[in-house]
Amino acid sequence: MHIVVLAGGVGGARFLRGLLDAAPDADVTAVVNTGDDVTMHGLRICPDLDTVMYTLGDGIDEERGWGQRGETWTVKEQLAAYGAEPTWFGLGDRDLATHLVRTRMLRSGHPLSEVTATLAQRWQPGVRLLPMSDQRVETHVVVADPAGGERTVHFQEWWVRHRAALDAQRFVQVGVDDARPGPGVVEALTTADAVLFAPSNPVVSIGTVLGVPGIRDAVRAAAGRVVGVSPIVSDAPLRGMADRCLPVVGVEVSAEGVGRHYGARSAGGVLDAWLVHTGDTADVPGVDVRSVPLLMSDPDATRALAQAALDAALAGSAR
Ligand code: FO1
Repeated sequence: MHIVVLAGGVGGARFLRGLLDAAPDADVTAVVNTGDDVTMHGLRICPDLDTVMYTLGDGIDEERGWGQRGETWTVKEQLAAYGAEPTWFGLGDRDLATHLVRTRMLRSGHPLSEVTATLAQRWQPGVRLLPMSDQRVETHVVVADPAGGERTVHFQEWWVRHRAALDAQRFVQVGVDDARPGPGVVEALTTADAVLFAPSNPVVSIGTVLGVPGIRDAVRAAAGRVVGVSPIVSDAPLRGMADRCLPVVGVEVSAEGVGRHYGARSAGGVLDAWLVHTGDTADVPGVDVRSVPLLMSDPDATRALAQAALDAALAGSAR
């Protein structure tokens, strides 16, 4: 069975781990958001690709959800000693090796998809790791300027330096108009037996992936059912700051709001089924809504959630 998962960072990585537990014999492809990517200290950093790769490769720092376990911060301290900005972004010594290898390969002309495949040879994530695009698409955030007017900051500055506290007026996907789906993405989506949206940020992760010209249409043309997992439980995000992102695009912070935002594939949207947390209700016209436990609190719960998503995908037409 070929399963394709649209994923962002931490939530996406954990969901994928549960999916591999639930369906060890499945052929899984992860189409990963690259809108969070950023260049710092001359190095290209791909947070969501790295979080998925480290998590599935058993190298992740479980507590942080990003970067490697057993990390040290000597280079970060030395950079700060030079006053080399940004000092607010945590670049660990082990993580730096990933960025050095990636940056060198990119500079010698290898596309991001090839770089990712090379890095994955070391980590053996157990899924095909596909960047959503080989072209640069960066999420930037337009925020109100205290002196009046607006200014734009990179998503990572908004997210990490300011903890999303700056009032975001809108998100801009820099480069998206010139971006194409990465190699293998459209083919994987259209032939998939199931397409799953991990419980990642629906605006800056799943939304960014769907915003790459050609990907949304490929999802709508998927052979199998498209099943989304709500990242919002009881009107609040489980992790991350989806509640800071959804209002920016005018979407209610609820499982129902996000489900309607994605919309039913039969009505021009992308969903066939939508998983909401036990106890939550969601009226999403044209979509098979199912209430299941969504908390990925431990491996068993995460596996059960992934299994529920597969059950919804293989349930044929709506209940
Ligand atoms: N997140 C933080 O909250 N603080 C950090 O200092 C930080 C550093 C960092 C370095 C490499 C990397 O791949 C991810 C990093 N993240 C950090 C996580 C990242 O900002 C977000 O998790 C994703 O961009 C959102 O999915």
